[in-house]
Amino acid sequence: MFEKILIANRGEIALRVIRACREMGIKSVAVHSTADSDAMHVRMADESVCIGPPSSSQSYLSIPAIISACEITGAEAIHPGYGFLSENASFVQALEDHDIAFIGPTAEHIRIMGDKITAKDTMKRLGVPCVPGSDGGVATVEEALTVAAQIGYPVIIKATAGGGGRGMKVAKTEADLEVAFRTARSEAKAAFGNDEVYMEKYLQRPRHIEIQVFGDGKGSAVHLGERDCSLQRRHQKVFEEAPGPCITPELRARIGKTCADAVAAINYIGAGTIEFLYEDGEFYFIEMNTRLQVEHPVTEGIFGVDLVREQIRVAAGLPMSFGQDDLTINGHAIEVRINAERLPNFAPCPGKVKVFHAPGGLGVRMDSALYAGYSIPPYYDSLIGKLIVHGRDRPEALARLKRALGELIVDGVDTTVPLFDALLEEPDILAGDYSIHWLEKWLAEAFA
Ligand code: MV4
Repeated sequence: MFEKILIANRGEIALRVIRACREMGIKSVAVHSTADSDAMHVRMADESVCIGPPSSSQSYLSIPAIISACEITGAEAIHPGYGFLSENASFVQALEDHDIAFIGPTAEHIRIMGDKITAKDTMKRLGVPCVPGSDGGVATVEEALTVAAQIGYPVIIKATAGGGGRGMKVAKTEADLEVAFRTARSEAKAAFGNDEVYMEKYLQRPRHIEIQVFGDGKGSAVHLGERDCSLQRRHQKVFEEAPGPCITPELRARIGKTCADAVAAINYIGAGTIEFLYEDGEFYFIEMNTRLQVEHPVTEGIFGVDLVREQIRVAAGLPMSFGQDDLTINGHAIEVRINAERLPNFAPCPGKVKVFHAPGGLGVRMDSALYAGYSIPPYYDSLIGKLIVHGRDRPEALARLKRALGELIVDGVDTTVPLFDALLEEPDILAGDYSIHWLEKWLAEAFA
């Protein structure tokens, strides 16, 4: 096992990894920018290294600075958290050259899944159901028209270098296609330096269902069910739950096995998420994320496992501590993302936190790096905490969420808490009846 791990991240996810390290008897090294000298992850780690100025590109994204911090402190492995360098294949390659272990998948798997056409080709070959669409890239308007005629309108054009909602254009009819195609290509070129695009049938009212997978890198893998992350605003998730309100045990077992078999077949190592659109009882693969996700605690809640511990184990060459038959679902979990943002426009609201009180009690987990007196810097994303509740069933989890939100105090900055207070009064939310468009529609009508 590693003796010392460096965490190439900040905020609540850095604390999450430090906590796993401490329970495993592993020393932790925090890295931080000059803006984060007073941050909680620096205080909680065993050691810390300042790696650069506030700008992420010169600190949390600086590969040389992070490798130097590793060499100075003698850390043998790096956990990337999410965001920043977590899905950067060149970073993983550089670590290999320096004999530093990466707690995550191989550079090759990151590269395959980072290119959305290659990812879809790979998943299709592995027997994962995909959205009907072009076979690979679409290079000309004529080709786009031919594909669209085959799959039928509406269609969506996506950038192969995109993902997470960046670089997409919908064409409702043949009349829209040429403009949509040319716009998608030029936007892809400008945003990613790669104008390759592909096409899919546009699904009109799906849910976002993602399957958590975990591989040992040696041909074995398990699934840990699904999360329903349909409630999003501008492609940012705000509310996630597991199990999915519309997923039956039979559906879960079938799509879960398909996903576990697929990642086992490629010797995938560590945590991964296979994202689907789900509509009318069918799953359609869209993307795979090769990292630990923000919303992983809802899965941990219902399965009673520590995913970060497992990531560290397999990265050190140890077997996973559970097999598929050990994994059974217990109850229901919901996460809400607390952002320092001012409603109704979700404008970032950095500043000094005067009072902070985290909720507690049975079935309540608050992952946050806040403390009273802390100044939230303006340089990074606005997530200041995740409130995760667990109950014996969905109604109990919802009641517990409402109760816990009532206990939370964050004084000094605006937060997204009022959004969740309002959502918990909505019949559709209480019934679990929502699609990927529900939140934006509701915000436009009811909340603004
Ligand atoms: C789609 C789609 C409808 N049909 N693909 C957006 C993020 C990226 N991961 C994929 N996205 C979508 N792909 C087809 N064929 C609708 C979306 C989409 C979406 C997906 C998940 C969660 C929220 C969303 C909001 C708008 C659009």
